[in-house]
Amino acid sequence: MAAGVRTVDALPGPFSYPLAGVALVIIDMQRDFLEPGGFGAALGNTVGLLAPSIPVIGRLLAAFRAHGLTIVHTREGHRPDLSDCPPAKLGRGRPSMRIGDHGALGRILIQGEPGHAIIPSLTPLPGEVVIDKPGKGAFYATPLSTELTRRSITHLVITGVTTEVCVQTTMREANDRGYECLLIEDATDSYFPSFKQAALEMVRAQGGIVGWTATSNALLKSLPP
Ligand code: C5J
Repeated sequence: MAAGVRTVDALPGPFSYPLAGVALVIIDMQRDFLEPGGFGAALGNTVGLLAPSIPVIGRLLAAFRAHGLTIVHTREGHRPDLSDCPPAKLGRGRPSMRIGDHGALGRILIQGEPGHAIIPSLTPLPGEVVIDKPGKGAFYATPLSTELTRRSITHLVITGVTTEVCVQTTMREANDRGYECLLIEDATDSYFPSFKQAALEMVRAQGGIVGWTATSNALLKSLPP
């Protein structure tokens, strides 16, 4: 195996990645999804269900920082004038408040508002990539491909919320673009625990049709001491 290649005990089988070509991708760990008064709560969800992944992502973030590896944070949200929010998204569901309405965390899902921010414990550091995305997938209408190519990234370690929406959509987009993707099982959460379980199984079914899954401990064990 080439120097610098690490292997994770994963499903449906071992996941190997080059240290120089791997990025940690943290999807939408924003106050709007994780705290009361934001977008997730407005849609009727119990936001506390997303809490377990927070310290796990914190440990992965610390490890990637310690090794000087590439880190990408994403934020779902829209321009204040909503010009990047399709009417189909604005009207979807029966939220108590809609995107752009004023709530306890400022305007719902709007860039620059308190709710749009990444939660304090996972705040990006200078030099880390932050991608603002109007959709569920992190590649749609964003510079993510360009940023990854510029850094010669070929392998993605994917974390964040929610598993079956923005996480799975991003992983499918990445898979179609040729990235090898590992989803960290305990570093992702859903408002619907059964959807999370189903998404994990979908990813790794059929010989890893979308990619691999592994625990955070398995990933951490694969990093150099
Ligand atoms: C949702 C997301 N669930 N980040 N967004 O609307 O998964």
